[in-house]
Amino acid sequence: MSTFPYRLYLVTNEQSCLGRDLMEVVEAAVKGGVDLVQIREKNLGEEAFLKKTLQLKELLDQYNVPLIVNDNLQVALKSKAAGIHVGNNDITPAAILEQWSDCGILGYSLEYAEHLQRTHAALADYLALSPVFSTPTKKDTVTEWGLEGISSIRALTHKPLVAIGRVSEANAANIIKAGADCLAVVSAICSAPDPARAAEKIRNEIEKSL
Ligand code: TZP
Ligand code: MG
Repeated sequence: MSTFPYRLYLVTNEQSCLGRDLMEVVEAAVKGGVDLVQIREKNLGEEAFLKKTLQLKELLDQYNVPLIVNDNLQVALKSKAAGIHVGNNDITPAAILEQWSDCGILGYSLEYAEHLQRTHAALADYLALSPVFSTPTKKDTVTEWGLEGISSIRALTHKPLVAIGRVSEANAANIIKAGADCLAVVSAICSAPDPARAAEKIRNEIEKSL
């Protein structure tokens, strides 16, 4: 199990970047205070996804920011990523660890409180409470955890908790106070006019709420 010191986690979606290049947006976000990045590009084929992942990995290595790959073990291995993130309909954490025993960071999306008891959750390095608030960025979601949901899961596990779903500067402090360790963001950074400034403001909210 790895340690998890991360606080502001950018999850990519190039379509949310208002026509700007993804690399440019990610670099700005990192300069603003993002300390972990997940590449999640659902509209790319395997080859294009690998290419973009390698590009992003090269950029993030310069900043010592780890890159997590969403739901694609081959791309994670080929790119020597820092880890992988999976949900309930993806390759299982056990199957990942069979093929990648030194997987650095394994993230798992928790969609139901009962799943906390499952092996999937036990094997994960962090749990993403997905979504904390319903969001247009991902429509096929089940539980909206809300602040109460975060607190209830916080009381049941010591695993690092990542909150994702409509996280913004406005709700960041309350989400941290409810018990999340890290905030994961797509549009509040990718679609911001100034992604560096947006990341910096969210990061400030986090730091003052810890
Ligand atoms: N998983 C749960 S919600 C979500 C993902 C990938 C999208 C979050 O996007 P946004 O724009 O930060 O609400
Ligand atoms: Mg998935």
